[in-house]
Amino acid sequence: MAKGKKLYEGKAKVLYEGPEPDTLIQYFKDDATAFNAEKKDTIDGKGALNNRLSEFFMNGLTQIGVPNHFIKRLNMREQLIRSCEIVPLEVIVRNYAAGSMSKRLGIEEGTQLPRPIVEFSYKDDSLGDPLVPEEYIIAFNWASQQDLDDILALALRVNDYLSGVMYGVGIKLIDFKIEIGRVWEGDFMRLIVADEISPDSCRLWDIETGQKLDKDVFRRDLGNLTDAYTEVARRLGVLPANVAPATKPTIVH
Ligand code: AIR
Repeated sequence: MAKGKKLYEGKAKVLYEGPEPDTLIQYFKDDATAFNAEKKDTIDGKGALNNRLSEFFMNGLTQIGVPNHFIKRLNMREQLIRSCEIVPLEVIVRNYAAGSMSKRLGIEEGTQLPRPIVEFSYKDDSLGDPLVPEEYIIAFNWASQQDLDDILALALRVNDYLSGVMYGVGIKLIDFKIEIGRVWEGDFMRLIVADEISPDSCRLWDIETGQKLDKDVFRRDLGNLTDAYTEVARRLGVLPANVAPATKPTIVH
């Protein structure tokens, strides 16, 4: 499919004009960054895995009636998506303490939270995506109170879906981040799940061993990231063909 103009390049993905109005092509790069791009690397196969995994999760959400941007996968690295206006928030849902929550509150990673907790960060790399209270969101008009109520409901549905799918393959969903977009249908504005859902945007721990199967493997130098993502894809039955081998040939003396 013919790609149009490059519209936006982020840390892990590129967006191009799509073939029809209101569509975009989302290209998944092999680049990995962490700590607001202080740490960077290229990881063979990551883009193809995230393309497949995001397709799998978005299709699952469509099946249960959670609106999202996914239209269809085009090839190993590209998918056709609905264009939308991104709400400038990172919507984070946590089931167990980890990462920045553990650091901020001194709660041991892996501690189950009393209930799923939804938090919002303001999406701005130059500020390091700071955590913001709902009051800021409304006062600065990043979203209305009605939008926030709808976003909360969407986020919790995504959480129930993802937690269940993961539990079914022996993986605990610790937390995840989603982004929300606005689409207009006539005068009516609708909020949809956008961006991606992949091990780049979730924390996934093996239920039995606690092994990390997400981007923390890269952030914390815990081993081979492609192996971890391949394991998630394998368990879900969505292993892409032709992913670059995780282990490079080694010279044996
Ligand atoms: N996340 C937040 N910004 C970018 C990403 N990918 C995700 C992390 C983690 C969750 O949001 O991957 O799953 C919470 O991150 P943190 O660092 O706030 O604990």
